[in-house]
Amino acid sequence: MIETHRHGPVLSIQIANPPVNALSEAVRRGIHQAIEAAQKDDGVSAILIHGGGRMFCAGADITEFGKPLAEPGLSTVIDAIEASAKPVVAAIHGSALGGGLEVALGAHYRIATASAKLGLPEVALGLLPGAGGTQRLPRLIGVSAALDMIVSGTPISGSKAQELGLIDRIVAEDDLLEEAVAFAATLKEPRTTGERTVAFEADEFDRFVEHNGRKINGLDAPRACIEAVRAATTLPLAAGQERERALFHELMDGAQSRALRHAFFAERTAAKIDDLPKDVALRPVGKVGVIGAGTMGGGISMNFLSAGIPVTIVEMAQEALDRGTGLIRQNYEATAAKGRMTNAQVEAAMALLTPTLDFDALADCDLVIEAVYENMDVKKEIFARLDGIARPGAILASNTSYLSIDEIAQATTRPQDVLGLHFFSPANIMKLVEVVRGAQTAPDVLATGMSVARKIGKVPVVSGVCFGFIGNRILDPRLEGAMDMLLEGATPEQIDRVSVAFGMPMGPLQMIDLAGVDIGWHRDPTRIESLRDALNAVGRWGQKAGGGFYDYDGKRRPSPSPAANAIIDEYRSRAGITPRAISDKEIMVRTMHVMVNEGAKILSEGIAQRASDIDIVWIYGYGWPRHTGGPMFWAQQTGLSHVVSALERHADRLGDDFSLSPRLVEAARNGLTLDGKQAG
Ligand code: T1G
Repeated sequence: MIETHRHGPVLSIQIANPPVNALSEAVRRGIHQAIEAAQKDDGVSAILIHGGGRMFCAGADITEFGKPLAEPGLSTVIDAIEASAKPVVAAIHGSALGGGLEVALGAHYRIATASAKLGLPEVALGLLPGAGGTQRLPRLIGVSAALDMIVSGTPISGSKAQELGLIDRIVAEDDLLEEAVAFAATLKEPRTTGERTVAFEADEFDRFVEHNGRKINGLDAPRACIEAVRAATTLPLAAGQERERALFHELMDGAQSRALRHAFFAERTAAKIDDLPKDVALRPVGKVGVIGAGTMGGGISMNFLSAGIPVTIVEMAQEALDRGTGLIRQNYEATAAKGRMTNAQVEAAMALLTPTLDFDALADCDLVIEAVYENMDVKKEIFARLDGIARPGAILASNTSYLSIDEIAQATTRPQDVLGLHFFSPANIMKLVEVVRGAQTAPDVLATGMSVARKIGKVPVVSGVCFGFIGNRILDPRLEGAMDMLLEGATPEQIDRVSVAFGMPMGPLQMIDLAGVDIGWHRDPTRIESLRDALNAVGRWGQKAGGGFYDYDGKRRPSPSPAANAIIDEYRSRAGITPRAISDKEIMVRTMHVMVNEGAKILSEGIAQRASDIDIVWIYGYGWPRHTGGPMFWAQQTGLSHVVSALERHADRLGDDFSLSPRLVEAARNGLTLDGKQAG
């Protein structure tokens, strides 16, 4: 787990715990023993700590969390590093994250490569740096820079770290070890960080909280991070570490950290396909074709262009093609205007785009993604045509968000090469891709779909074929419940407020306004058979029309709409419905618990591989608050029997086609998880 070597008077300690050099018990013990031994070895004048493989160290071993701590704890190891009578140098390449960076903070000197990533991402796990990071970092770089790093969890580069005074010297990656040994050999004295005091201005904390309030509101870890850094300004190191440790354990035992750690592993587990060997040979994807240059086709194309993969984008008419490619350029230029891309990168991405009206231009693409509107006949016609043009072995994907991949595949002579790649709008921003596996989708096609999605920076989740796959199928009962309660007497803002208070970015009615009230509308204003028809009939098509369930100002901010509420009232009275008061609790059950029930059905049908995949779909596809772990994890924490009894209590309101998922009922009754395992 660690390897020591002598380079003359310099002892190097290499962390060798692939794949990420996590600070497991064996690694901690190894470092501690090596440091202690070096104190007694007169032949050693200085010590060097570095990482084997692709990084310095990714931090504490998260798989050990929740288990009894095996000594030596990480703080003990780091304190021993700092107390070393012989100077200790940390040589950093790749990532130095969490406890990994804290090890480097315990060292007396730090050198790194320019591209190294130094960060304290514990906040993303609902924790705080628990091994001295909140005490040593502000002593090195000051309060504001330390708060930025610790509360955001965002890593900085080696170069930035040098600017801040965190790194003493930047060296080329190839020379790191040699330079570090040479540097260590020149050192005579240790230089301890813990003895420093923190320079700061009185209002630095208030300014930080004021500037970041919205982002950290309702989250336990950021608040605790700020408290821990504050302790560094008033307490000596040891006392500050005590405060940090107390705050760390509070967080570790809290619901939010449990949920965030669940989400961390769930995202990685989602990449695994249970019935597929890990090493399936992937098909090459060097060139991509996109059919349709609308909002989705353009967004999908950007994902590949930004990853350096050429895209041929096909439209039926020049005007639509020009509009689509113009929107792509516009999006890139907007990103460049915010400083997140250079103009050269914009041009490089655009140079990889080949717009054309010629369908045959798709003949040499390795992957073709159809992104035209949701009509099965149109899609089948396109796939039949594609079947005669695409090269043998090309992967043919549909971006459909509801329709059957099996039916689409049957329009070709190569159903084994067909799958769904369901992107979420805006496709160049949202990270979720549902990789929809048809009955005949070949294993290597599925594995390639997952790999390509990750390559373009997405979070892929495998879904089976059903109406709406995983995400939208669960969304449907949520929207249905919301519409029913509107009819029964609730207002849009009352329904949405329950979701937003829970942590969703928006409520179901705001979501309908965003997507378009007129989606699926028959477009006959005289035919009014639903509330949505009533709104559509007067042009209240949602945000894009300046009003739907809400009114919108120029900045797309929703406000309660007297006009919409009058239409709802009138529709109710015409339908002979007497409005009734509806409690927030009932709104919760009929917009949130119904989602859990649908998720349980999806698991029973094998549409989702595991409950945590459903969590990832909703966290990344719809903004489910990550600090509650996703709908299925949240239900498990809430108590499945509570979910079942709440649904049973409102069964008379859930519509004739509602049924309780047998899997949910059985899991609640027998103390099982929704994956059918014994609940922990
Ligand atoms: N502990 C245990 N396993 C880890 C791990 C960790 N810290 N980080 C990654 N893994 C596993 C991961 O589950 C996957 O396993 C494999 O390694 C490859 O990971 C006291 C308390 C470093 C940027 O939050 O951000 O220190 O699926 O696919 O894409 O203050 O891993 O192969 O079985 O993500 O190249 C703080 C978490 C810990 C960093 C590399 N550290 N890791 O990304 O590989 S808390 C973190 C990452 C802490 C101290 C506190 C990324 C990465 P499997 P991967 P990658």
